[in-house]
Amino acid sequence: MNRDPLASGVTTDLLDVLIVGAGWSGMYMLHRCRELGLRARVLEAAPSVGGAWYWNRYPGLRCDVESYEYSYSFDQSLQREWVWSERFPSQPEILAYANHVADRYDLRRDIEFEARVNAACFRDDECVWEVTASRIGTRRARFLVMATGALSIPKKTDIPGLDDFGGTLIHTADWPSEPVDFTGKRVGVIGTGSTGVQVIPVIAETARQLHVFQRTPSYSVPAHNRPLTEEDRTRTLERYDEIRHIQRTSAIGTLAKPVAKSAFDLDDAARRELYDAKYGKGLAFELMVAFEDMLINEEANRTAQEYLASRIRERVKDPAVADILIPKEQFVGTRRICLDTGYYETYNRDNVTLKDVVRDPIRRITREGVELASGHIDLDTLVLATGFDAMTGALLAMDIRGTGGVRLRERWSQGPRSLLGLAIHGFPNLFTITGPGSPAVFSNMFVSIEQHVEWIADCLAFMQQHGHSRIEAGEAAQEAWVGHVSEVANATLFPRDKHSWYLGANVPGKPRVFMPYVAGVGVYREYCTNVAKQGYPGFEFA
Ligand code: NA7
Repeated sequence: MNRDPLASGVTTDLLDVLIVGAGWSGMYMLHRCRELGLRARVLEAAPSVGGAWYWNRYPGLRCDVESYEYSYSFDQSLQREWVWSERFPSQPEILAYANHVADRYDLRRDIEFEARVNAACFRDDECVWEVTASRIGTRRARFLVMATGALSIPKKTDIPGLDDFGGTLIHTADWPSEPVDFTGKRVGVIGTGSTGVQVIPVIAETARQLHVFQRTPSYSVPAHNRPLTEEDRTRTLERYDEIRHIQRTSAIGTLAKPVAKSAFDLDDAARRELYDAKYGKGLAFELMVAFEDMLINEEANRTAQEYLASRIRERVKDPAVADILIPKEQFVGTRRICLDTGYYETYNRDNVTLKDVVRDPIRRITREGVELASGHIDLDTLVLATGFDAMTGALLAMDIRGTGGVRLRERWSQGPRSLLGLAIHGFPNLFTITGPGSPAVFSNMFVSIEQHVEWIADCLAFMQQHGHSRIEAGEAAQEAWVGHVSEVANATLFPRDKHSWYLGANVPGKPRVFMPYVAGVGVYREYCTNVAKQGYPGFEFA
């Protein structure tokens, strides 16, 4: 055969591994496959690498994990040569890093860009995945790795009249590549999750008038971002191995760890002092897991809620506006705490108004703007920061069919079921990176991604060594894992946040199933490592 698989149209060329997505997961997976001597290729919808960091280009976007922690650790020379300029990296710098990695490991020659995968079908008789993508047609591979990201499909906005809007409509996850000029414009932003919290202060600087439409407020901590000095860099490099070790064995893949078992091990003054220290240094994750019982005990959590509410009151001049911005009956940490730069202070500006759309609902979007129950607001530009169809959205956007033609959409109609968030019964030779049932979104994604890629690569090597050509998650093991994931979650406050996207609650009609594994990335890693060491119990080989 030997047609060039980069040529458009159907090819019968059989790859060893086909990877969907050229974000952090897909790029590293490709690199590991090459090291194993496997013929691998990546299909990517975007014209370049970077995944979420390619599409989300809105002004103000920064990572909430510190730059030296939010990077690959697999290659000492890579992590030593890349110089981060700021404590919390901006989107352009992160994208530059993604491009650097692609060039450094010469990854692009095996990535087909502008190829959005629509369907993937497992051919039982041949034990081959047949994958179709826009522009390029069909590709065939023995293994399929979904490196499609946990937050890559924007949620369909369910507000009537959106198509009627006559001004400029922008979703933050599909931001134009040219800079957007808000000068002199009347702008509306819907959504106050971490994206809204980041983009709102930037738009407010130039817009004539900014109207923020808030349904659910977020907890936010000032980032205290700053340029990194040579001394910072030297200090990090000196202890990089230790930093990486702590990340891998930690709860959420960062250096954050509890200082005490319970919030009540400290008296009120000492607790406040601790919260002040974390808040004053932009250590949102450290605040979130300050005590072992923070995400388990409602009373412990309330101490943080009250603390953060008091900080909002300090930062917002108008007490009525502050009151709208304070989350009600919402736990601290069951959604990622946001990191902001001047978010609350933005509401002290004369050109910014906050609308509580719970009390004053959006009736519809009109040609001219937004119609609230209380009246109409004229807008030139409407920005949607309304979030994602998280964790399952990207997988279910494709028509994936496993053994006997069974559809993943059918299998997951009552919610996702997966073994370790890595493999799905009925879908042999398919792996998911940071899939539902893994810590994924409840962690520093880099730590979780590297662990998954390495686990999959080790599994492929194991199969090579043992002459296996087929692997499938066993049904009983999968069901046991799904049960364990929900048992762990049920022992925490997470599932009690009924509106969270961790539960799928932000997407109308999506089954309410708590998706991430929240026992901690260290615990999870150990579990996965033991499965591999013991010869993959729970998985079936042929
Ligand atoms: P999020 O965290 O899902 O936030 C989306 C926001 O948009 C949230 O405030 C939603 O309120 C709001 N929203 C969604 N739909 C509507 C409608 N129809 N009307 C009013 N408000 C609405 O997404 P982000 O992009 O901010 O952050 C996602 C993750 O990216 C973040 O956790 C980081 O890890 C990176 P709701 O909560 O649904 O009431």
